Amino acid sequence: MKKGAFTPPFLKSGLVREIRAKAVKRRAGFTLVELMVAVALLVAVLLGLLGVFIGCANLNETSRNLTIAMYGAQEQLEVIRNYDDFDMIANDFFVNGSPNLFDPAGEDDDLDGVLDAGEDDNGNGVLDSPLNGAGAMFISPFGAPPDADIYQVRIVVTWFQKGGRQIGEDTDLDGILDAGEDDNNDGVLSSPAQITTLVTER
Ligand SMILES: [Ca+2]
Ligand SMILES: [Ca+2]
Ligand SMILES: [Ca+2]
Ligand SMILES: [Ca+2]
Repeated sequence: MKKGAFTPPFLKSGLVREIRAKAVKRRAGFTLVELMVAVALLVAVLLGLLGVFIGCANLNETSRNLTIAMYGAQEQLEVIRNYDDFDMIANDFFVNGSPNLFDPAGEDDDLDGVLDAGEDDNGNGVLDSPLNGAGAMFISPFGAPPDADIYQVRIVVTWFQKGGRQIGEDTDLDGILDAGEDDNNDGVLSSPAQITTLVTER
């Protein structure tokens, strides 16, 4: 109200002041509730977005690692495919039994966590293993031994994600199906990254 303006006496009464004070109080109370609701909504939205973000990051990691694992498995398969004389495979690999372990797309060929002679493929002086896991290759003659010219090759890769989540069944990364590892109950080591195929002599 302007200075010097006329104020009707009833506006100065205690009753009016009380009504005004109540109105202000009510308005303030209502605003606080609104603010709390808005903050709660904002928190809910942010939490939702965070969940989506974490989900996307996990999916990204899984698909990147799956690509690495499949690449590593394919590489091992090519090694077998490139044999001119299949009789030599039994000299270089375990056939009909023990798994042939390999570091999927990594340099640690003997899986001992140490950079040994001949392992530093990219020559940077350190052991590069992009996947925290191990691959197992199983080779068995498909034709009648001893002159097998067809081999069945099964390659399974198991690894652990950054958050510790395990992909593939070989929990202890030893290439052997141990008690409690056969999650899908099919009697063999399984993984989303696996190849089973027949290879014939060229
Ligand atoms: Ca090594
Ligand atoms: Ca290296
Ligand atoms: Ca195992
Ligand atoms: Ca299995």
